[in-house]
Formats: sequence, structure tokens, C-alpha cells
Amino acid sequence: MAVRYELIKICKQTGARLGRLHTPHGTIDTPVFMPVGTQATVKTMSPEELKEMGSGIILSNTYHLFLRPGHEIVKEAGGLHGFINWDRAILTDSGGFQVFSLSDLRKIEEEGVSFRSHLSGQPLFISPEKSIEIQNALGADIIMAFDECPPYPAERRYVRDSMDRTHRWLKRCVGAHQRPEDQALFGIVQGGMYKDLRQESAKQITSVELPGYAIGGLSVGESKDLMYEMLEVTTPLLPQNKPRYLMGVGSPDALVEGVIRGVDMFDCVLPTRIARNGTTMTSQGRVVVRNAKYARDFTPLDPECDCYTCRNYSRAYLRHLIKADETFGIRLTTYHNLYFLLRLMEQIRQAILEDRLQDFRDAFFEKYYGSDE
Ligand code: PRF
Ligand code: ZN
Repeated sequence: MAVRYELIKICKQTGARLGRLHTPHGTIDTPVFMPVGTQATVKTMSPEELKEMGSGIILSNTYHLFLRPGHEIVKEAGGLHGFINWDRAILTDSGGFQVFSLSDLRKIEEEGVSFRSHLSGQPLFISPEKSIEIQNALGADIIMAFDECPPYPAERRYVRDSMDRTHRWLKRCVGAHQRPEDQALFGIVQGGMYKDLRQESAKQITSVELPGYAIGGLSVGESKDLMYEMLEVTTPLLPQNKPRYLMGVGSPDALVEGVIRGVDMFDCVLPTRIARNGTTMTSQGRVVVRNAKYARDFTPLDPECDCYTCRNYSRAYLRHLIKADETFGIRLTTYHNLYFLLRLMEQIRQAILEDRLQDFRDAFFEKYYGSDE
């Protein structure tokens, strides 16, 4: 198998998992946060910078790379690793979710999804087989099954039919996969916000033997509490010896709460996206560096952070750069936000090792949100 999960220990205080994920491009300590590089680049960051901040795995998107530059070109370049000059691990999402969130005029049928490109308007079609063909050409270490993420809210009947189709699509993905020796295919649990459907989906998806399982369909507009409830009924049904990946979740509170509920992997555009409008995550909570109150603040963004940005620049300078639309400003805030989440995951792993993740959670929330909630 392309990817092997090694469970190292379980936190006595919370049940959270400390592990290692062995991939063809290195070993990753879990729980892990994966920065998102939608267009085959983590916006404004070089691979050297990502390595320097300690990232061992990044995510990219089938949908975007299929539209531009096309998977054939990426394959000719030696796959994504060669194309983007990244020798650590890569995960590609299957395109299902992005078709639903970005493209126009989409139509879901048993065979696959027809849609119009959000770039050119060209009519296109992605089936489970096509998604796997594209992902085989891109060559990531971990590839994702082609699924449907139902909207929220959605009728029970719709969610059930969609979930059953996602299960049938998973079997077609397995049949189409040409590189199981060096690319690990993960299945995706759906089921909307219906506890019993979540549980049924977890049973369906895990009945297919795969190197890892993801939890999809969450963080789509529901409350955090509802998301945690869905997680609580799902993770106990996933195998102990395989990694669990919660898709599209990356706020600091959800990372901590997700790990406590048994999640090993996360990805999210949040840290990179908010960085580009001058919003940062610090040990004291969010700092919107654009704000006028930082005009004469010559202290570092986060006094407790030792990243490149915080070691060298002030809030006043960051505010100036962002307001002047200077690229260097968004590079500095992006670097810091990613560094902040990668350090948070490191602290979480250390707390699991020492059986004190609940204490860490309480102290972190107190400081980040100024209260428990
Ligand atoms: N499915 C896929 N990718 C995703 C999701 C999903 O449900 C989500 C949901 N938060 C984010 N990314 N394939
Ligand atoms: Zn910093």
C-alpha cells in the first residue's frame, strides 16, 4: 500500500490519536494540518518557505488543474511533484466538491457530473473514472474518491440518495484506480446532518478496504456544535488502524475539537485566504492588522510567535503593506498564519503524548477566544 498509518498513542484525557503517516514522499506526524495549494501553489509561498515552516504535506485540486493547465501537461512535467518542485507529500481532492461550489449549470447523474467551466464556460463532464484518471496523471501520494457533498440544509431523501450514489461511485473509483502501489485512495463518508445516515455511510464506505477514510459534507454552513455531533457519531465507526481526514476544516477551535473527536488530518483555505485581507491568527486570537489601531503599533504581530514575520516586522509595517496592496504584506501574513496552525498542531501532538490535550484545549480557548466558547 502507498500509505501506511502507524498509531503511536492515544491521549488518556481525550482519546485523541498521535500517529505517523508513511507516504512515498516522507513521513508525516499526525494530527496534521495540510496547507491548500488549489492552483498547484500555496498562494504566495515557495516550497522552500513551506518546508522551513515544517509542512510535510500540501493539498491540491483536481478540478482546477483539469481546467488549467490540464492533467496531461502536469503528467508530462513529471506529475505534480516535478511540476511544482515539491518533494514532500501531496494530496489531491477529487473535484466533486469544487464542481459543486464553483462551476455553473451542473447536473448530477449516476454516470457523473456535467458542468460548465467557471473559467471558459466550456461544457465538461467528470465521472468517478475521469476523476481517478486525472488524479493518476497528477500523481499525488493521496487521492480522494469522487463524491457529492450535499448542500446544507438538505432534505433527508436527497441526502440518502446522494450518499448511496457516493458509495456506488466509490466502487467505480476503486475499479478505475491504476496506481494503488504508489497512490493511496481515500473514501469519503457523507450523510449530511442526519446521524443515522452518517453512521450508515461510515459503514458503507469502510466496507471497502482502503488505506484511509475522510469525513466530507461538514463545515458547509451548519453550526460548530452540529458539526461536532456529526463527528462524534462517525469517528467511532472508522477503523483504528487507518487515518481519518476531516475535509475543509481549519479554524483553530475546530482543529482542537476535531482531534479530540479522533481526527488525524485537516485542510482548509482559511489561514491563507484571511491572510490576504490582513486577518491573522495569533496566540491572543484574531488580529485584523488593517485596523487603524495598529498604525503606530511597532510590536510584533504575535509576541509568542517566532516565525519569520514576527521575528522581523511590526504590526504597523504589516498594516502599511496590506493597505498599500503590496504583495510582500500578504506573503508575510500568509507565512505567519500557516506557521501558527502548524505550531498549533505541534502543540496538540505534544499534549497527546503527555495525556493533557483537554488541559491544552481549555487553556488555548481561554487565550484565543477569551472564554470557553
Ligand atoms: N468532499 C470533497 N472535498 C471536500 C468536501 C467534501 O465533502 C468538503 C466539505 N467540507 C471540503 N472539501 N471531495
Ligand atoms: Zn508569526
